[in-house]
Amino acid sequence: MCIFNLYSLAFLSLFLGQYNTFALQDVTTDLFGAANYGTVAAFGDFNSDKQTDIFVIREQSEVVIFLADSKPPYFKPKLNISKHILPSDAVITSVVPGDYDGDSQMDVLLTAQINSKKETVFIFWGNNQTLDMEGWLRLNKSFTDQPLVMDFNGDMIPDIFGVTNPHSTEVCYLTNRVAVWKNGLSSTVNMRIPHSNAFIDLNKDFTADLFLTTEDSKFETWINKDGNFTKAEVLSEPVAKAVGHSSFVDFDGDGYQDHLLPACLGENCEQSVIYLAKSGSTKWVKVLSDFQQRETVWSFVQGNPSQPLALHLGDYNLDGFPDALVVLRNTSGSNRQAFLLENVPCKNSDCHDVGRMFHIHWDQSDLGAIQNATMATFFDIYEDGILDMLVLSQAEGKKDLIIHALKNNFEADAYFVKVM
Ligand SMILES: *[C@@H]1O[C@H](CO)[C@@H](O)[C@H](O)[C@H]1NC(C)=O
Ligand SMILES: *[C@@H]1O[C@H](CO)[C@@H](O)[C@H](O)[C@H]1NC(C)=O
Ligand SMILES: *[C@@H]1O[C@H](CO)[C@@H](O)[C@H](O)[C@H]1NC(C)=O
Ligand SMILES: *[C@@H]1O[C@H](CO)[C@@H](O)[C@H](O)[C@H]1NC(C)=O
Ligand SMILES: *[C@@H]1O[C@H](CO)[C@@H](O)[C@H](O)[C@H]1NC(C)=O
Ligand SMILES: *[C@@H]1O[C@H](CO)[C@@H](O)[C@H](O)[C@H]1NC(C)=O
Ligand SMILES: [Ca+2]
Ligand SMILES: [Ca+2]
Ligand SMILES: [Ca+2]
Repeated sequence: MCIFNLYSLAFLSLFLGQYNTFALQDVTTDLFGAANYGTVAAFGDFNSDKQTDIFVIREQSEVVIFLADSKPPYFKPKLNISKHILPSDAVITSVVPGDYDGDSQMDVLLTAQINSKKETVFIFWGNNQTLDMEGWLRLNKSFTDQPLVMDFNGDMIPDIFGVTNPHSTEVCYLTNRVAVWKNGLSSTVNMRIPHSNAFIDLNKDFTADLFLTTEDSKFETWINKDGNFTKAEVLSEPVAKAVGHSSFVDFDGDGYQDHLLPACLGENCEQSVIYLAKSGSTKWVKVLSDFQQRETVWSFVQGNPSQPLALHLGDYNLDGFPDALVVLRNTSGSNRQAFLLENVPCKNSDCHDVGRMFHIHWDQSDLGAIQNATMATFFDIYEDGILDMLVLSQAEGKKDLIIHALKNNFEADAYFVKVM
């Protein structure tokens, strides 16, 4: 079987030229039935059955939790935080599931804007596989931007970190369901809005550190020593008109996290690029700059608050190198489409220092069939270790986005070619 698979993969490569294309299968109805609308906001095992559940925002004002089930539709809308619970003018901007009080039951944190750009935080407590709709908490300080959920003090319980007023970062602990605020960092950091802050291990000591994006186009690394954060490296942004959301991933397989940054070079993002800075390096390397498909130039979608300029990473073909999903727009038309970027060996002088680059799968017809895409992300639908995709798209006259689920038939394809 193994040998057959190897053969057929080699055959498939021969057959289709330099890059494999893999057929996707639309499994939206199997997954969601007719309930496939809303914004997919988060994933997490809400009811502790070891299966990942999906958190969806509807009409910007309520959250529906789709619990995984063994019968189709495999995700059923079972729990609601309905719009009658929150203040009537609340616009929900994010959902972050996590156990915030440390009682081993997953809780749901929401951020919302209430007649202002400030983010107000609400927490609903998990209780016996459901949510307690009575005893929820609203934090009495709001944040200037989305807070970062992270374990600040290292007790394995997530805390809430962010900028509460222009010159102070604070962290809020919720152990025992009582909000306790503490100063976050020893000196002032003027964060960029929207920020791209992250909590990841940057120096390989198995403790997560802080990565911060600042107003003056810099990236700061704050190293964590027992919950005490000290500013270390500062990296400048590459030359660009606008930069997107930073991601950290081991792009070239050397065991260190690389910094990936999508960016726009032209005023209206006519020219897009994905930069990479290796761990500890201040040099930006282009791992993708050719966005031309025959006569069409595609580009990142810029300046749309509901559609952040971000890469969604995952190893789609199980070769050990992370691939990406992005949404691009046709610069001479109006369509936006999701594209798969495969991580392949470097073939030009730009990426020489990294040894790898992204190759865009232009002719992925199943992704091409979804018009006006706004977001695409990897998700292991059947929990079989092979990453599938969820794509969101906008339809004329609809309040909510449409959710599309695409199964990655990576293994089945190899088998099919063998049989042929
Ligand atoms: C959740 O809300 C939807 C409508 O938005 C409704 O159809 C469904 O019955 C509600 N489910 C629960 C568990 O309240
Ligand atoms: C939890 O919920 C189940 C059914 O939903 C019920 O049978 C059980 O008694 C509840 N347990 C507690 C501790 O409330
Ligand atoms: C928030 O609540 C805490 C405790 O209840 C209180 O000490 C603090 O003064 C409040 N802060 C604001 C800004 O209202
Ligand atoms: C954090 O580090 C600073 C500067 O090194 C030191 O003064 C302070 O005592 C440390 N705090 C803790 C809680 O370790
Ligand atoms: C991009 O849009 C232009 C104008 O609508 C259209 O002619 C062209 O075919 C589009 N390109 C692709 C690849 O769809
Ligand atoms: C995509 O968006 C355009 C412009 O907003 C609209 O005319 C078109 O109907 C949309 N396509 C689909 C499939 O909804
Ligand atoms: Ca909890
Ligand atoms: Ca903690
Ligand atoms: Ca890969």
